[in-house]
Amino acid sequence: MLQINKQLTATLAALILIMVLVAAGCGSQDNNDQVLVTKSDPVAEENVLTIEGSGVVGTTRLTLQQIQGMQLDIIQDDYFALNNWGTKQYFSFKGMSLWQLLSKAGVKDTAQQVVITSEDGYSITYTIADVKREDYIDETNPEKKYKMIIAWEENGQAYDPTQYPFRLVMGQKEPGDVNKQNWVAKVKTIKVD
Ligand SMILES: Nc1nc2c(c(=O)[nH]1)N[C@H]1C(S)=C(S)[C@@H](COP(=O)(O)O)O[C@H]1N2
Ligand SMILES: [Mo]
Repeated sequence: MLQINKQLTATLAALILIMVLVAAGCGSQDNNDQVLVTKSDPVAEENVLTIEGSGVVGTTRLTLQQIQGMQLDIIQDDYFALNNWGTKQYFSFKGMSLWQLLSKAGVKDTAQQVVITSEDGYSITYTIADVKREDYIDETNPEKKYKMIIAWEENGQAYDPTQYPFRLVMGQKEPGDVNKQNWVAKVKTIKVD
């Protein structure tokens, strides 16, 4: 009888301990979910944007959190898109100027081209002049002027932080320019040479 009581007491104590631990775990998740996930999740850690090549002073690896902490001007706009089916559509993006980001990373005067490559290998090459341009157009609206940006939010939805949460976006170079194909999703590396 005494033996059973001891076992029962031990079991109860273990149960209470588990409940306390679970409760504590929930509490800390509420407090600072974002920070905890970033620090402990090795998958998220790998989802950094790399800026490299002979055209920059050194290789820079940035998480979305670090980019958002860089005090770059936030750009939010409805970007006009023409795709290869002839479909015209607007998408709302939030992000920052690619040229401003490269300037902060330390781009050299000798830099000529910028290759933007995604996690799936999709890649687009631009000249430095293309990246600096602040007058990409919307063929249906002569008033509109766009910069080339790296967006982290599309139509009010932030990209999945574990899936390279960066997208290259710009307007059209000229009327008829099928610009949507240049919107490289899941940007992984920006190589400046
Ligand atoms: N990483 C990556 N980005 C990409 C592509 C791709 O295959 N991989 N396709 C491009 C093309 S051809 C188009 S039309 C658009 C499609 O964008 P959506 O998937 O948001 O509709 O993404 C562009 N960006
Ligand atoms: Mo496309």
